[in-house]
Formats: sequence, structure tokens, C-alpha cells
Amino acid sequence: MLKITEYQTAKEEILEHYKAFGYAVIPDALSQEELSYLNQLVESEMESDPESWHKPMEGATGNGSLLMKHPLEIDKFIRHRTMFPLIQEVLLGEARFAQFDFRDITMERASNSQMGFHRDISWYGTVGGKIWDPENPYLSTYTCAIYYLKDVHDCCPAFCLVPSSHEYGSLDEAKEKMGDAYQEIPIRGKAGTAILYNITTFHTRKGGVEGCSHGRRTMHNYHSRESSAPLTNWATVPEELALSDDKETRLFYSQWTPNQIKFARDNYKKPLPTYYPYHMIK
Ligand SMILES: O=C(O)CCC(=O)C(=O)O
Ligand SMILES: [Fe+2]
Repeated sequence: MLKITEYQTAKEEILEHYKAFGYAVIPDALSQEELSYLNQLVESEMESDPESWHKPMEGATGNGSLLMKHPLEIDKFIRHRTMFPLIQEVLLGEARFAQFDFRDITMERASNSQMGFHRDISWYGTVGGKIWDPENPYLSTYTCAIYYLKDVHDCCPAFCLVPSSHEYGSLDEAKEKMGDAYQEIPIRGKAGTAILYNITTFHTRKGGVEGCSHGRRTMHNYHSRESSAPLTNWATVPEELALSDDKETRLFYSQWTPNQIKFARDNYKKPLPTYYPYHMIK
């Protein structure tokens, strides 16, 4: 039987670990150049447009609007040269854009940034559909990539998950039914580390320790599948991508949320495809 390891590097190792445990941790997923670009982008947007960052929630401020502002630059991370082939693999080649945002936890908030254990299906879970797919060897109807943009040390807030917990209705049930196999694995790593996880796997953010002098900065990118419903009721996509001349780009950004349909109707310049029910949305 496969053992849980801290990091996975080769493609086969990443996919085997994900298949067995619902996640993989990939060090050096982002290059130094990509990290500098992303950190500079976050810093300049915080300075020039502080209003676009939401008030701290569970210790983290965040911004989900930068794809709208920098479509082609951010698309390179959403369909990242090394991560996207893995994403396609676990989603059976059906990957569709679902959500993209940056989050930042200051060192002052680090020790108060913990979340409760959950699965990322809050809105989707209310509209129905499979939350994991027994026909997919990777079990995923959705997957999420979290990228650490700064080093995550032992004292820092850390993503943490319960391997192989996708099929349980609650954390208590997972604890009871998994017995000795139940483990909570906090994930730490250098800037550039990516965590790819099946969003139905129970997970949380552990708070940092008192006196952590780093905080944490992350990039969160959710992907849906052609055969899954939209994950959120809010994500929007810029016209350059959603109505791109490139068929593959258009297809990848084609899973429109209700809010996206409305946004496109009210803001896009090109005519909308009539297969979206934009007349019906208030
Ligand atoms: O920030 C983290 O480490 C986890 C975030 C998370 O699970 C969420 O926002 O759903
Ligand atoms: Fe989550």
C-alpha cells in the first residue's frame, strides 16, 4: 500500500499520491521569476487598489478580481505550464475554470487565522450533483491548487487536510469510520510549493503560532469539470477569455456561474451566445 509522503515531485508520484489520498504537494511548482511577478502584483494591487481587497475573513484578506484586471497574465497561472497537465489528468481532460483568488494573512493576524474543517462545496452542495465521482480513478468532480507565495514555516498558518476523507459526511464520521487511518496533515513548504487537492477531502487552515513573524500569502485556483455544475455563484471571467477567438480558451472558460451570465450580459461588448440563459437572470 502507498505511504503518505511529504512532497511528490515526479508526475507519476504526484498522480499516485493524489489518487490514494486526495491530494499531492508539489515543491517548486512556481519558478523564482513567477513568484516575483505574483508577489509584486499582489503588493502593487494592495497599494494602488486597497478597496478591491475584502476585509479579513478568518484572518485573511483576499482579492478575487485580478483575473478581470490582468486576463492574459493570470490565465498563464490558471493554465500553468506544469500544473495544468496534472489538473487535466485528475479531471479526466474535462477541466473548466471555476475560481481564482489571492489571499494574504499579515503576521499580526497569523495566530488568529484558523478555519474550521470543511469541504469546498458550500454553494454547489445546495444545487446538487456528485461531490465525488466513483468512475474517476482520481475521484474528483473538482480540484483546487493552492500555491504558497511565501515560505510557510512551522509557526505559520498552514493548509491542513485529512487524507482519503472524501466520502464522509462530517469530520466526526471520518474520525469514527477511519479509525487509525484518520490523520490531520499540516502542509508546510517553501514559496513556490503547490498543493493540489480534491475539494471534497476534509481540510482546514491551521492558525499560526503566537509570535509568528511571517503571516502567509497564497494563490487559490479551483477547477471544475465539464460534467460538473458551476462551483460558485459569484466567479466572473473577462471577455477576452470567455469569448476568446481561441476555441480551447473559450471552452475552458465556458462554465458560467449565474453571476457571470449576468455580468457578461451587462458588460461584454460582443453578442452573447444564446445558449446561456441571460434573458432569464435578473
Ligand atoms: O487558506 C487555507 O489554507 C485554506 C483555505 C480554504 O480551505 C478555503 O478557503 O476554503
Ligand atoms: Fe476550503
